[in-house]
Amino acid sequence: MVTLALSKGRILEESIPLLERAGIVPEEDLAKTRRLIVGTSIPGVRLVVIRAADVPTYVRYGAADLGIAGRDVLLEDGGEGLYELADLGIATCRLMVASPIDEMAREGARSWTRLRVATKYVRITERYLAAQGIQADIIHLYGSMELAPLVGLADRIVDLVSSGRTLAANGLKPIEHVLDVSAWLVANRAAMKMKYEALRPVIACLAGSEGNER
Ligand code: PRT
Ligand code: MG
Repeated sequence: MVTLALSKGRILEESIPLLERAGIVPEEDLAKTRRLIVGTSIPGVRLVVIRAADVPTYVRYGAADLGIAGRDVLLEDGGEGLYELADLGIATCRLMVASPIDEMAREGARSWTRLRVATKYVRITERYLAAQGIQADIIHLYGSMELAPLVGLADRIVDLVSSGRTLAANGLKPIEHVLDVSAWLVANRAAMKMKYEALRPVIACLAGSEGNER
């Protein structure tokens, strides 16, 4: 049995056509079903649909042999025990530092001395700021980072941007590019040794010949 872990949400939307092109057709409509384990048209290949941030954990522990996860999630996780097999080129966006468009207007309300950066990506942000020699307090949030500067929680945010509309709608602008993000195919290291014959066709189907195997 080969288990492939998929991220719910936007990666799933873009993974379904990729799977179907690869000839791996889910037995149920993944967008509608409430089942978390779904068989496919390929005997012995099943899908598990989980939260994006949980994909590295399932694959690391071998609960899934393969997974599809954003580069943002993989870097934040650290990727221990995983092979990053191929950039699938889907669910692309950029991780950006953003600040209020009208930063000066807000400056009077600021009572803290160090720069405050709100993000879900604490590890990536720590590394990014350290590389720039910037001292900052990182405030860990689980979502809606765009709100933080508006209510005086932080000076800046580090968040994913695709069209830029969410930033603009909240009076924010992107100021620095941290990382280009897309979804990657990852594998459990032990499974790549023990189950390689079973995994190989699935990997080949998904990554194609143009996949950047590493
Ligand atoms: O729902 P859950 O809390 O489990 O996770 P999640 O909300 O992070 O999942 P989801 O479905 O949003 O998928 C997250 C994954 O999709 C990320 O890890 C990325 O790899 C990928 N991805 C690609 C994105 C975006 N593009 C994206 N634009 N994830 C989130 N966004 C958000 C962004 O955070 C911001 O709120 O979309 C908004 C910006 O979009 P624009 O178009 O207004 O700029
Ligand atoms: Mg979500």
